Amino acid sequence: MRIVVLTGAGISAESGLPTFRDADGLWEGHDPMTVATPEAYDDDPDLVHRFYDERRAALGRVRPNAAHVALARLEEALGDDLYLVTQNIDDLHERGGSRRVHHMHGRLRAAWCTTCDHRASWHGPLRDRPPCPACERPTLRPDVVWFGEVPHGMDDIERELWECDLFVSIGTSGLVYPAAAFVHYAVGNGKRTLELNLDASGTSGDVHESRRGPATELVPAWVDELLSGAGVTS
Ligand code: BV8
Repeated sequence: MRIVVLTGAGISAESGLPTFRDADGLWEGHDPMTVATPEAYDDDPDLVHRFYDERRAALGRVRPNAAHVALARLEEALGDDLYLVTQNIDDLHERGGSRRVHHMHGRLRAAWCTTCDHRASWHGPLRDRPPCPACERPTLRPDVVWFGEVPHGMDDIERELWECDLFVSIGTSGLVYPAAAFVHYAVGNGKRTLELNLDASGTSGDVHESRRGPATELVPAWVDELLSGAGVTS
């Protein structure tokens, strides 16, 4: 069985990373259009760097949770039959043991040089404009996909959605496109769809089955069910 799993901020919530739309969500502190667009970066690069430097620093204070670990267990069992795509820019899937993680919105612990296009792993701040490791110009930006920018790997994602048997969305509000359209693509092509989420989402009405609860409970239980052969194949 080929499975595509899409995760959002909700899978990292119980690790202590704030989601975007909950009461203490990050967007609460900032209007996305002032910190997560190329225009915002042009207007106030220091504000944007501070926003991402703080989030990058927070990664050092959190750990993956049982949901991340369960998906790594699923990858162990399914190998290439699992395609994990995340909207998250944290590295908790990797630290939870997943080896093939497709970050469609980029990665917080990575920097991208706007002069020479070099991409580098990056754990420290960028607001002091460190030199690019390749061209030494002080032109490194967060290697994340902002609103108005093109997500990574869309052709691969569409191919995987076309070839999968089951599409599962975990911890996402289904409000940001094109990720929010993946379930419509899956349903439109006759795929089985499942949502594991704390609350109803923008796509709850589109899936075959929607389970409510925290990811640290729902995801391990679903992986156990799937690996015991009683998975969502009804
Ligand atoms: C693009 C990286 C063209 C940076 C992010 C008008 C209508 C429709 C679309 C648009 C429009 N105007 C503009 C657009 C397009 C726009 C868009 O969708 N805007 C929205 C606001 C309407 N999209 C874009 O610009 C994208 N690019 O469209 O390019 C294109 C398209 C296709 C092909 C070629 C070209 C780029 C969007 C990427 C933006 N970057 N992140 C950063 O992180 O700082 S988006 C960012 O916000 C996240 O990555 C994520 O995608 C999104 C947040 O969503 P969620 O992850 O779902 O988090 P949220 O807080 O919303 O929800 C959490 C959920 O978890 C909740 O449901 C909650 O109940 C649940 N939960 C909470 N706790 C738990 C839990 N579940 C389980 N357990 C728990 N414990």
